[in-house]
Amino acid sequence: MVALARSTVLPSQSDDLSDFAADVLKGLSATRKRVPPKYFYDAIGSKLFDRITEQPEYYPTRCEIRILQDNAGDIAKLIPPGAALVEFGSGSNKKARILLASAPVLAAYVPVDICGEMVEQEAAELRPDFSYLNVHPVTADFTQDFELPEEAQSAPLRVGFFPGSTIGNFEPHEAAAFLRNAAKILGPNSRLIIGADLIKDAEVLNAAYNDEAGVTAQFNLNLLVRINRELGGTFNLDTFEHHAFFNRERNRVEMHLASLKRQKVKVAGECFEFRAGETIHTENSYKYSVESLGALARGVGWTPSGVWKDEKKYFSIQAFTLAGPVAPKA
Ligand code: AVJ
Repeated sequence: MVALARSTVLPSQSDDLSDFAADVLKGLSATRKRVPPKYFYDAIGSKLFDRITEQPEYYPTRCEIRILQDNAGDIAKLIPPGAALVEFGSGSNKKARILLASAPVLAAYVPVDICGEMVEQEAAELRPDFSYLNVHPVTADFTQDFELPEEAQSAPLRVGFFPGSTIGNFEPHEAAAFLRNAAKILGPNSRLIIGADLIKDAEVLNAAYNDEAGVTAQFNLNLLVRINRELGGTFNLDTFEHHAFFNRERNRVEMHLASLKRQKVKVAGECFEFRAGETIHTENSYKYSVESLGALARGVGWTPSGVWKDEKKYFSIQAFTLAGPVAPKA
């Protein structure tokens, strides 16, 4: 519980703030300006993301929930009785609920998230509905090494759950690193269930990130609102525009904030110049095929062991098994 120990010494907010400041100043100083997408999710950004998931054009959340609902029994067969279920980056408990309702008796359910407040609250909301379940939230950055609670470590095996297409925010080499780290944390014979958005027609992808109501644009621009508020930024929101498009060569949707004119902006006392049309690259959302995610996973020791898709084949839930003493069935 490194995060807890540290917060008794330093208020965690000032910690977060200096990370935010350092990442923004570094990103705006680069030749191609960028800010990491994790900074979208302040209180306002998290609410805007929830609203994105309700937009008619934004299919991923609806598709994934539908796949889980339609196949919960099948997917839950990957979870043997007595296993521990470890959820990576559990923002909301909505998807875990569907899986847990079909799962056998578990040693523990361990939601892992960098936001301690969030993960504790989601756990508290889950407990009354799964009274037999040992819910053991962990506050950690799951892209780094972290300790699983004893109940999960002593279980005969561990099943990882990584829904939400969050894997799409990683560069492919980072996704491979995550898969390697998950194998290390979960250990021999473990399984991994991943929600991944699929490569599809550009029109569908472009619409999903350019919703008619403009919620995704607001979500993107809120990053500048946050920089203005928390880092003393001077961004004029009327002079930046939301750009999102599918980059077919790289199989990713890119989001940018484009400066509509040549201008100077100050952040934390530093001055940054923008050319007319110059952008801040704010997000990559990588899209996979069953083959491309399978290849990435195989490369670090996981064997593909199941795929479920929605009717339109927009989204996938893909399962993997880690080799152990007994060879798993294909
Ligand atoms: C939360 C990363 C899955 O990439 O679709 C939604 C974030 N960005 N609209 C995605 C997002 C713009 C979302 N993920």
